[in-house]
Amino acid sequence: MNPQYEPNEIEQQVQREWNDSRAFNVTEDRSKPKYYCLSMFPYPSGKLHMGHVRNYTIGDVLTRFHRMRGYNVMQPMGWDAFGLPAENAAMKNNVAPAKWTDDNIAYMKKQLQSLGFAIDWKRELATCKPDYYKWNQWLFLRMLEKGLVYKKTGTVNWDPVDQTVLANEQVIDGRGWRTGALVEKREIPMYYMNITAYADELLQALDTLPGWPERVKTMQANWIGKSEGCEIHFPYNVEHKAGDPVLKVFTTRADTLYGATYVAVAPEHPLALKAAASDSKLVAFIEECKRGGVTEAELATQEKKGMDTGLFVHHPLTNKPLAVWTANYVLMGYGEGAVMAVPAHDERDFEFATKYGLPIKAVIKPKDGELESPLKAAFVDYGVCFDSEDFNGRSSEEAKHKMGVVLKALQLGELRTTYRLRDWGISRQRYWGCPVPIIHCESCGDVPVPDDHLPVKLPEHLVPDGSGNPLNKYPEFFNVGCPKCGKPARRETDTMDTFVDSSWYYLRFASPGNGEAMVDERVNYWLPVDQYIGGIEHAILHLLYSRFWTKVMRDLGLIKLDEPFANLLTQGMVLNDIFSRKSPSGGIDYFNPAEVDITQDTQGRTTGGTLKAADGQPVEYGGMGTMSKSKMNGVDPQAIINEFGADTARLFMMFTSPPEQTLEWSDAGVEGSFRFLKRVWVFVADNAAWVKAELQLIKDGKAEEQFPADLKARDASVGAMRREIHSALRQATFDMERKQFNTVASAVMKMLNAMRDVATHPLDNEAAQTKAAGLFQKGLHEGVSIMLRVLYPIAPHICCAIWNELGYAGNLIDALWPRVDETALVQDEIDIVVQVNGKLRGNMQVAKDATREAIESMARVHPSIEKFIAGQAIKKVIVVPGRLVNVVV
Ligand code: ANZ
Ligand code: ZN
Repeated sequence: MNPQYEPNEIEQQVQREWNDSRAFNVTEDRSKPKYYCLSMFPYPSGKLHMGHVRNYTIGDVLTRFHRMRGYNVMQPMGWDAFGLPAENAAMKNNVAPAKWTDDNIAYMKKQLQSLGFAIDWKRELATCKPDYYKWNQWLFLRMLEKGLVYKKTGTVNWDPVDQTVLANEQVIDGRGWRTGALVEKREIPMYYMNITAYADELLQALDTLPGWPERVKTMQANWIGKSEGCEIHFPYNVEHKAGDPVLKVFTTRADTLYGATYVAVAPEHPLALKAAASDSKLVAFIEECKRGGVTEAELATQEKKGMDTGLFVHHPLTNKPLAVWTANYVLMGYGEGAVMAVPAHDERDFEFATKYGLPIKAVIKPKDGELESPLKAAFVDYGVCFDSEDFNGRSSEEAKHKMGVVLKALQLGELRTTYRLRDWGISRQRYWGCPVPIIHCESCGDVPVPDDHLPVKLPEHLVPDGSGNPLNKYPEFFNVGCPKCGKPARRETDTMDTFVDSSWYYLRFASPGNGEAMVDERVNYWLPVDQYIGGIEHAILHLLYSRFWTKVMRDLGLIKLDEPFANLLTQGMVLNDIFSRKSPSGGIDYFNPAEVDITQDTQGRTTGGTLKAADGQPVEYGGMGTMSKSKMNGVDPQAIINEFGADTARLFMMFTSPPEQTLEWSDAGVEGSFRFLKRVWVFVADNAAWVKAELQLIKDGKAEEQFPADLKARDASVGAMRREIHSALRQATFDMERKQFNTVASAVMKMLNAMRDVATHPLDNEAAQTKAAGLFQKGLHEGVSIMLRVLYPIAPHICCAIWNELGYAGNLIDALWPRVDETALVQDEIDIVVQVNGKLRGNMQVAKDATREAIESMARVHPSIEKFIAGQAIKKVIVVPGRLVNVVV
């Protein structure tokens, strides 16, 4: 065995063996339980970053561990390959997005392979390939048939100079990223998926996911935002008859109806538009609102502005006229796009009414007190109704319900549940995505592309120039005959949101190579994913869309599955030091920690530093933060792999923090991991002869099967070593099951130390040496094999190399997880507590199986007791076997 640890050499060799034997390819083996381990697939941005390495190492450790536990394990990998960065890179470098993407995939695949992940590569997929996205289109058409996809106008960011739609991230401070022009909101036709039809199931089914972090479930529940309230109709006419026009609002506080002093509609609401027809100021106001933000966060924080429309509606119970205002804080997309405003009990309405001098009427007071008068702020709590006719004296809860009943009888409203969740707009006016399979014909309307014309292939050679979707300038793509009437028609040039691609890739992994169907029976074997691992940034959208997509496919009869991911692990971020300095221009320049000579205080805390090269001047320390390009504090995993090998990178990642917590980068930590692996290697190299000798005995059928029952009597040091190893194993097994990989790594360190202790103790005399040597050899043979198997999921290359080198039976990747030998754990002596009159006075070592009598007689003469009874007569001795002895005087 090479006395030197040379990771690059052994890693390449081991990986070659895995590749040649297709070691991680799997099929549906029904004789074993299955385990589907999935890490969120990467966007092929160019090269792996530390976040990827951490994510995929966690997945790989679980994959290998479960295989050792007898599972049929699948770990696939693919590429989330459509999206905007490819278009931006294309513009910058003048290469087609397809080429850029393919090159990146090739490079990153090599990187993944160099990290030694146990991936079944024959399942690899890239979402930008027609054999994958064909099925996006196919399912889109099935959903269209079911009414789960529909067309409606939606609001987009419009760059008036480039004449193009911008993605949200291309709008910077309200201006187009390329042109700097003020961005407008525009209404254009788009396709939507009816996720709201599943809102209730998506919410309820969160309770069926005990393997998900509570935090993620709460985020999803909030996003779905179920809200139980009441729809209330405000008639236009004083003399209202059933069927006459009404303004509908949605409220969660029907108990405050008597406090409504005006109503407010969204600027896009038909009533506002109607009033604007004869009011140019209103037109201007509506235009101004259009220029504001489109995200909900922006709407919530912007200054509240509004305008009187001059119209009136009538209070449904008192019949009093209420002015109709239009206001920028009312969202068109929520509830009815209109609110009844109750300034006394709603903060936004209070702010608005105060600003515009609108009446404020209180109708709810605290259950046990009075309201301040005048109100200085809205009283938003539940309470008791007053000034509310028949409802006076009722609690808010009661009144809310009764209001629904009363209004329903009058046909002026009813109790209703709404959701914050919106339908999913999937149209993107972008090139690098999956084409929407629709053809627009002047005579036939929107015609679905027939199934046998799928996939609608995206031309791959176009290079966007920043002025919008190049498909719009490419007649070869959009000029087509109408599938129905044959006349010239225009193909839809919008592509699908890339979240569509990632909504079902985990299903396709279970049906690789099927050209005839989206998925097949194999899905029912592999799904659900037993362990899904990824970043918390996907807690809402990706996971919600995937759950929705699964339910749609279930309802279309394509799969038998309610939820795609049984267990979810969200790994923590990788952090590194941040160093910066104010730049002469007033901005901030960041510096990579590798360029900084770091200064520390006496406690070893980083305080600052100076630039190594360049100007040698000081830089400021900004604490630790997520590795990112913008802070210049990333570390390239490739550099670590090149210098120390993949096993070191993997061990460092697993050893430094539990997977869900943040991980603080440290060069010293990386070096420490490398040194540990080197110690393992060198120790085994030094002691290889012992292990080989024992393996030879086994081969010759001359080895004892078991350790002798009196091992400890015959060789106490080997007995102690076995106890250390097996108790570390027990710990490691427990921690592996609960995914605390950091302590698994510590357990391996304990094992190595236990073996080193014994190996370096000289055996005293020759006779003992021969006798004990056999036991030592046997102990080492066992200990090394346990250590290698426990370390293997984390650092597989070094373990496989040593395993083969020593000649252990079989292939380590197929070995079983070691079992704890309970007899090795048995302790001969145990500590029990010694008390005098119930007070703790010391400890005493007794034989593990000592009788009550033996313990009592030992206690009577124990030095720590003698001192405390000071000659007094002992009245009684109480023994609790295995725990304590209490001497009463
Ligand atoms: C009257 C009222 C009185 C309200 C009161 C609150 C307090 P959640 O809980 O999020 O569902 N609302 C309804 N539609 C809206 C829209 N399109 N844009 C902005 N706000 C809207 O919120 C429901 C409440 O949000 C509703 O209850 C309504 O204001 C407002 F003392 O109605 B409330
Ligand atoms: Zn037609």
